Order: sequence, then C-alpha cells, then structure tokens
Amino acid sequence: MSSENSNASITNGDTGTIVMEDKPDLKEPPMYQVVLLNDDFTPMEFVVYIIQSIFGYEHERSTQIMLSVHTKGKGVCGIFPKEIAEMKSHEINEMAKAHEHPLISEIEPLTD
Ligand code: TYC
Repeated sequence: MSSENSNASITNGDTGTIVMEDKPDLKEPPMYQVVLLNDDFTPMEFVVYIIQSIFGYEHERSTQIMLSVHTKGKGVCGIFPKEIAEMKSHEINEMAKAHEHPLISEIEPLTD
C-alpha cells in the first residue's frame, strides 16, 4: 500500500478549468511509549495502584508490570499518541509527588 499523498482533479464543465482538491492527510500520528523507572523507595502497592488507575490494567497484570520494572530497572506501560502519553506520564509524576514518592515516568518516541 502506498503512503503517498495525491490530489483528486475535478473538471469544471463550463470553463474546462481543473480544480485540484487536497486529499485529507490520513497519516497516523507518531506514537510514544510511557516508561516507568524503578527506584528504591516507592512502595510496590503504590506502583501497582498507579498502573491500574492510569492504564486500566487489572491488579494481576499491573503487579506483573511493576515487578518487571522492579527487576529490570524500567518498563513500558503503554503506547499512545504524543499528547495522551504526555498526559499519562504527567499524571503519574504528579501523583507520585503528591504522595512524596520518588517514582518517575518518562515518554519515549517509538521509532518504527
Ligand atoms: N523498587 C521498589 C521497591 O522495592 C518498587 C518499585 C517498582 C518502584 C517499580 C518503582 O517503577 C517502580 N519498593
């Protein structure tokens, strides 16, 4: 499938003038990963709660993700268009601050 943009041409019957109509740009938005970073102090249950409430995973899946971050140092919680990824990451960081935990999340562009 070609991803090239093209234009439709319409001939005006009266004058023979050709009108070029812009084809809508159907390109998908660039996607971003929301990454959670490990630290030594944020309680595990708080991280599980954050993953559940921000990303909508069930408790068991959220626990798996938290343990993976705990073990490996970082982990991807989800992939979204930039604005959504920014909002989720910001919300995590604000909730962590509000509870005085050092938990940090970042966003990373997905290169395909
Ligand atoms: N390492 C933390 C602890 O032992 C738990 C933790 C997991 C913290 C994931 C942050 O993103 C994180 N309490």
